[in-house]
Amino acid sequence: MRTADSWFIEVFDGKAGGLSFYIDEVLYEKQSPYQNIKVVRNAFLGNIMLLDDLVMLTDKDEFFYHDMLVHVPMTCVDNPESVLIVGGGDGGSVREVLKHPGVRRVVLCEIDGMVIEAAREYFPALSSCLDDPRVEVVVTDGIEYVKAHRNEFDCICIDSTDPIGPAVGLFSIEFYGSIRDALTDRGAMSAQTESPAWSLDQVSSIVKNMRQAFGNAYPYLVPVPCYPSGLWSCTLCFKQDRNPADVFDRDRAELVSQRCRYYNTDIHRACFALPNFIKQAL
Ligand code: AG3
Repeated sequence: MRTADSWFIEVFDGKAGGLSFYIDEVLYEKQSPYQNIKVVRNAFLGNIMLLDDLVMLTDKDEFFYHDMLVHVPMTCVDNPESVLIVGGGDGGSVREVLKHPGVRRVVLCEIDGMVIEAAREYFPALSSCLDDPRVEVVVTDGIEYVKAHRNEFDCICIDSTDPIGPAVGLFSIEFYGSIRDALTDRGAMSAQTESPAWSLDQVSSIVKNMRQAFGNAYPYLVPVPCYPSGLWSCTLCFKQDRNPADVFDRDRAELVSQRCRYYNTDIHRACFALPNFIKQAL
């Protein structure tokens, strides 16, 4: 963490710029076998989780990201009952999945138990859903877990860190291939796929890997104010290719969006519209 006084800066890619905010208090700091975990407090943003000094979530803006990572794929699958979240030990994605009435089972597969521990203490609004009887928390490597499961999940959301350190394998063609096999025939996957504004090459190579494994990939946009550049992307893939607009369950989306602060049916339709510089790169 670079601090000048008590400022945190998420330095962008070694370049001379980044995203900064004042740290009012460091609440938690531990080194896990996988990464450095910090929870800091900022009076305006609330509690903030940093993994290896990258912003994972803030109380103030986590809903932009979790709404879009989860509700877009969940409303593009017919009656999703069984759902897997890879990563996302904070519980934010699980909380959103549970808003869908037909869900019977959610598996959270997080490699780092200490992320869950930190979230249980400092992000109760996200992590308390992990006690829901429909939720199964598995602390293990997502790559191994997914390989061992076939035709089992109607929806899989990859709520990972950036493609560095422990998460590199979560962006590979092989991993996307196992995700595809772990999905039921009507199933879909979503993944966080980095910033098209600052890291367009990265976005395009991730999407390319997905297309290789799935034969389809539909990137969509979500603003996340506390991630570098503020403009972020997720990507949707189907086990059997479908047009996202045709399979969209508008009624369920309407119902769920009554409990969302970002997601609604207008946003759902609009998020697949990409600006030219992204279209050209993809
Ligand atoms: N997942 C992390 C998204 C990537 C953020 N990257 C960054 N700040 N450089 C967030 C986990 C929330 N459930």
